[in-house]
Amino acid sequence: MYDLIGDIHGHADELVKLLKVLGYQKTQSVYEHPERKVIFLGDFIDRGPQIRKVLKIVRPMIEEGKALGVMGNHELNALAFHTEHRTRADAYLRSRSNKNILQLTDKHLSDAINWFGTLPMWLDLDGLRVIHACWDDKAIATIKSARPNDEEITTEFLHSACRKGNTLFNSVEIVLKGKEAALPKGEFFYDKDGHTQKNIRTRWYSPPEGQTYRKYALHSDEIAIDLPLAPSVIEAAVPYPSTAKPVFVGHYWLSANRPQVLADNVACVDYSVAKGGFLCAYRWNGEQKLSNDNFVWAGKDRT
Ligand SMILES: [Mn+2]
Repeated sequence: MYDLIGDIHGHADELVKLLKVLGYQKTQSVYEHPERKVIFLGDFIDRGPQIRKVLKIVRPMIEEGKALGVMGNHELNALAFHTEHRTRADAYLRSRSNKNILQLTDKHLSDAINWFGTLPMWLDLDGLRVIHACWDDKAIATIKSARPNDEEITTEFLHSACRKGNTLFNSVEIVLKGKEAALPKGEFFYDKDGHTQKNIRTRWYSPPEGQTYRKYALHSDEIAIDLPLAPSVIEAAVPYPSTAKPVFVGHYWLSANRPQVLADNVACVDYSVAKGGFLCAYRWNGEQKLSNDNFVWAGKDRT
């Protein structure tokens, strides 16, 4: 059975603490459990102070079969950051702006880049699914045809996935960053960082009929817009079926005193360890209906 661990973002101390709480012990060079495996949700890097240390724990666990893991949007960004642009001289697929460079200062990080390219973007296992932000069959099919058998990500793939507007770009955006819907003209809200936003991140697992923007937004607490969803938003939605396998995601920077499932078959294990929250796990024992009682966390209130 599996322990799903959310976005670590360079917080190795919390990771070690959480692994210990979950009963993993360091034998030889890796953390392991006699009966269980970890599944990491991606976003190992950026933001936190111990990126190298995190990779030193996570990578051997995956390479030695003590854990599985999927890619987060930050790992894909790192790949793009290290891939030269074809047509623009001295440019890279992800711009080397100060903002991006600050997130990638670790000088040893480039060693890990090739490894990032080997991570799958999702796992479809017996009884559960794992993906960084959103399970969408169509997006997954598109990525699968561009990257058969989870082969190592190619330069070709990266160029196509970084070209705004094309199908592969849109599909990768969905699985690694979730789905968005535009607010009606003139409406906006301020996100947690104080930025103006004209799109909401949607509850992609929830049927949209009869919902307002506030209710359909994944971060409902930020959005005080009680207008009904536009018909175009309802038509575009393909909600994750409530009867499908449970799916685990990270990515959403949730904040709460106690973690809660998003739906009976959807749970997010990202509780913002890099923003004053805690590193969170879900201890899965084969259940189809997920339970709030199975969250485990380290850090805040549990040190
Ligand atoms: Mn993410």
